[in-house]
Amino acid sequence: MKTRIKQAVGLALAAGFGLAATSSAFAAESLQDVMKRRGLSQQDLMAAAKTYVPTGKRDEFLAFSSGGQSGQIIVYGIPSMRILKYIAVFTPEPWQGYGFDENSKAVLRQGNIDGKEINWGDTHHPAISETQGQYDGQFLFINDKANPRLAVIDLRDFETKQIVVNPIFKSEHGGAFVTPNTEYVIEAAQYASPLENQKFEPLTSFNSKYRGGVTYWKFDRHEGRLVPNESFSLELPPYSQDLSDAGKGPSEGWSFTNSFCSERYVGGIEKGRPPYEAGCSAKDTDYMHVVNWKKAAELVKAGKATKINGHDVLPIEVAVKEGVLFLVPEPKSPHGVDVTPDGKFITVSGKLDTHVSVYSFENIMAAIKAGKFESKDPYGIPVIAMKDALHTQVELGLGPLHTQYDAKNCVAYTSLYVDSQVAKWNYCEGKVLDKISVHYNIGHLMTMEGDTMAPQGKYLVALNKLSIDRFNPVGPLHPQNHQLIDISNDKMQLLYDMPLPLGEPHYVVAIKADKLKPAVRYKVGTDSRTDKPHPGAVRAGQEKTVRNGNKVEVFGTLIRSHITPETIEVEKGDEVTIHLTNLERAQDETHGFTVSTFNVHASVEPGKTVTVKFKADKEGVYPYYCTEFCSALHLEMQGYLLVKPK
Ligand code: CUK
Ligand code: CUA
Repeated sequence: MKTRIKQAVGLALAAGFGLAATSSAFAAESLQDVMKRRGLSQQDLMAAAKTYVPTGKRDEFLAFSSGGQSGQIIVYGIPSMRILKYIAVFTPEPWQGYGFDENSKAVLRQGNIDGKEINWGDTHHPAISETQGQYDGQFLFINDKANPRLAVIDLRDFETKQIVVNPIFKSEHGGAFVTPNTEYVIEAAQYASPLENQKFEPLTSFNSKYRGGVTYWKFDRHEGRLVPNESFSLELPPYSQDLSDAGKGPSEGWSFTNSFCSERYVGGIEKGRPPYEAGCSAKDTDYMHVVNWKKAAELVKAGKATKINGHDVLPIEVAVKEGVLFLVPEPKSPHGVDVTPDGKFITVSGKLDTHVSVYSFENIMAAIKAGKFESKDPYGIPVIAMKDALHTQVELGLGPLHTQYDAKNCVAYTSLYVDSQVAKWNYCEGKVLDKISVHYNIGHLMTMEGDTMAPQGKYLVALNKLSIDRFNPVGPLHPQNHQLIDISNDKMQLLYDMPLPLGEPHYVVAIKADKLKPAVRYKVGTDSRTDKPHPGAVRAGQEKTVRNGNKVEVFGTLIRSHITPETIEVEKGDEVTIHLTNLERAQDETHGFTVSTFNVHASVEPGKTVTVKFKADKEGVYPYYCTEFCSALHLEMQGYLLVKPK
């Protein structure tokens, strides 16, 4: 890999200096010819050499990007920026059969709210499971801001296994963030609302009846599932809670959650009742919530929580009395809260302040130990003075949002939304090191494993909200732009623009590819959504069709190039259930399955068993077939569903 790049760079330099490049790979024309024909500069060739992954070779890192409004996750390689897969999470996705077979429908249905199906999600923050503060490559979590939910994806097969609905929030933004050993997945609320389900409270009761909060979802790593009845929440004031992060190293056991609009402004209600007169951001500061989650979990175990909607919620008064909840002022309208790799500092950027504020965890603890608070908020929560908690503030530019870290000590990168730049800076010494322009209006940014205790450096991805003129025009709705930046040298270098066409990719995480150990096949007869043996699985030769009243159950198999059974006969009105097991053991021999006009589809990877179900409510002849071009006789992999009149 290294030598290849060196060779390519050597060629590029040779061409740039006007020397003829001679290589068998470029027999017909010289590199110089190509540069001339395509209008490429030496800089372009350098960028190409740094990102090009030759055919058959693989990427060093795998990125998991939020798919925004698509409710999915996009997986791509770094540095090639090749898209490898969409993972269906909150939204039906036909290729994977997600939402078109019974097993995946069961996962989607876990996300029903008040008995209603919700077929989309607003995904914001993916998080990879961690062991001792480092990515372990086992699980992936992502939140849905609109319909407050969290999903669990198993990185053995890149499939969504579980969706949980937040029991007390109506929206959330501060998820998913994991504690250093993935004991909990953090999910903080966004817009305050009454915590009791379907309870109406007028906006005039905003201060007294509306609440925010943060939920700590217990994760059972062995089962690979979140455990709702071992999870709990902390009640918080109706300040719009925002992003969160978990402490690590010295700050392990604590978590930090931002807020904005701590003025508690609500539009559209009568004036004359402070604090409503003042709009959001009227004050200079909002609050960072500092929570001792380890102690909060013990208090819940000790029975100090209140049940709301059957869920343990630690009330504000209890949290204050027991010393697990504190506030620290932060520059107004903050966005990211990002703990440094050593766990000693917490970086906060306020969209409306040109500085990043670096808080010292040690200072915060010293103030708490000394009982040194400047005031209490209206809910009785002790407020630590900003000056007592700060380590330093650094002026970076306009609209600082999010921060990630480098492998190099004390080096951080912060996105500047308004300036459309990335700032590289030193958080220990508080000085700016470099800036680079991005295109345009960057939201999150991400370095390789850059939110863990062991960032890898090398590359940074800028997640730009606007692409404007960067790509071929495709109508008024533009793709967003992931820009790859080389951070291995003192000066940052822009390498590549990748359009993201599926939704607004708020955040992305990247892991070293060799930490992932995905399976190539399932144990024969596995329900991939439960990871358990599928009751409808059969071996070759055991295929059968069983009728029970008006219920017809087919136990079938798929193998090149046969669907067994080759015909299914039912009567109009029968309820048809078809279980299919892919008997293949060969890598990548996936078969698909659909029946004409019944809106079912399954992706059946080697070893998997999947069920499709429908009511044969119309008489006729309906071909079924395999939807993956699996072999020379793929088109022959078909059969007939015969629906006879009753
Ligand atoms: S994100 Cu969710 S609003 Cu800055 Cu974390 Cu885009
Ligand atoms: Cu199996 Cu095509």
